[in-house]
Amino acid sequence: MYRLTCVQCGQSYPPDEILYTCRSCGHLLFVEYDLDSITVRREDWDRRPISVWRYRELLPVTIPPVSLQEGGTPLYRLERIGKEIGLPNLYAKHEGMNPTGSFKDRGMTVGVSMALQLKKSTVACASTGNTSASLAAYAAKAGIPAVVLLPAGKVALGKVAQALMHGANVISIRGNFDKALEMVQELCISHGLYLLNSINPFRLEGQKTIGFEVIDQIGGVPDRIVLPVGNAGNISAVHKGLSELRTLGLIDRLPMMTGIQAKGSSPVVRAIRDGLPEVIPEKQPETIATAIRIGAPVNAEKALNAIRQTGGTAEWVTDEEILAMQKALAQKEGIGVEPASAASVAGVLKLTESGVIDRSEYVVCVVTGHLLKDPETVIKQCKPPIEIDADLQSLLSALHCS
Ligand code: AN7
Repeated sequence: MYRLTCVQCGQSYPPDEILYTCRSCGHLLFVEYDLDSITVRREDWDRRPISVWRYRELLPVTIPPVSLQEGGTPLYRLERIGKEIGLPNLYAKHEGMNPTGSFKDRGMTVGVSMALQLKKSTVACASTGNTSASLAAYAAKAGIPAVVLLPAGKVALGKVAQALMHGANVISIRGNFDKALEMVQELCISHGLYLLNSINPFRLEGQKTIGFEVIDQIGGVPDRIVLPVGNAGNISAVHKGLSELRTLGLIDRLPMMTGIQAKGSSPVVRAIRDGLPEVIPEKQPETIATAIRIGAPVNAEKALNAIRQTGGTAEWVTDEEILAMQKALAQKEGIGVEPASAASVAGVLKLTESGVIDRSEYVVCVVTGHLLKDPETVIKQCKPPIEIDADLQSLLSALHCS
């Protein structure tokens, strides 16, 4: 059993109420389980394939889920990059290996299932790209229509292609993501569409399984989990899930939750650094990592708690640092990620150099989206292929062979 509870005033609501924020104080809601009455048996989890639905006792869905087989993503040891940074235990969980190429699929399998469970017939979101791609695919699987609002000209090509091909009603607005989110929230409240941005507490339930999988894959608790931060939903979700595992006695401590933002769009970093009670939104967020080009993170309240309660931190990295790490992951580890995803590992480099991360730490970075999401940024960074006449002599000279 579960209810929706306000993070601020503690007011609770029944699980079938369609509500995105607390009716009495306006703050965020979370899904609160009656953990005393839930039986989670390790043996049951261990017997099921590693995926979001392995952990179904701690998820709110009671109907057969709308699933495209999400989760169960690989956890790689970053051997070369770890050696260069001086972190022998550096790992990356590649969320780009999900069905639509990002971690959003974990949230959408739960979120779209909840839409059906709550008898909602149309779903909607605003998105910097990945959320729209994922929602479009899961709505298609569920057989219901989806409306997605994108900031015009600021969404990577692969993501727009996915949203269109999966049949969503795709609207580009002349404004940034923060404005699009404001608009879609109004639309959903006035016209009864089901909102599936990360302000929807059910979506974060799916995303918390990233943390569960990390625990299962390494057989224990890492010292630190590092995530790129945009709307700050994912870092909040992972923290929430691991807190539940601790309450259930399945783990005995929490990792230091660490959030990385792009320099041009880093309100969470400034709030942590300056000890502010809440974030001050940025009006003109800017970064090449368009996925995290977000100035007013809706889940900031949850994220600041997650970071502070675990002794974690937040740091920014420049676009140059992001692109250099994207290339390093691709060329030294064989791991292809989009720019926002590389921010987590770039942040680890910076925090290790500055002495915040100790070299003995066991660090897991979440790399959130696939390289192919943003081919244009990739092509701009690489030399084009050499084009030659179709004969062996031209090939040999192109390869500088005699
Ligand atoms: C690759 O798709 O906000 O901090 O609308 O696509 O949970 O917001 C994407 C976010 C990190 C940040 N990495 O996660 C959207 C959207 C990638 C992302 C984030 C996003 P949150």
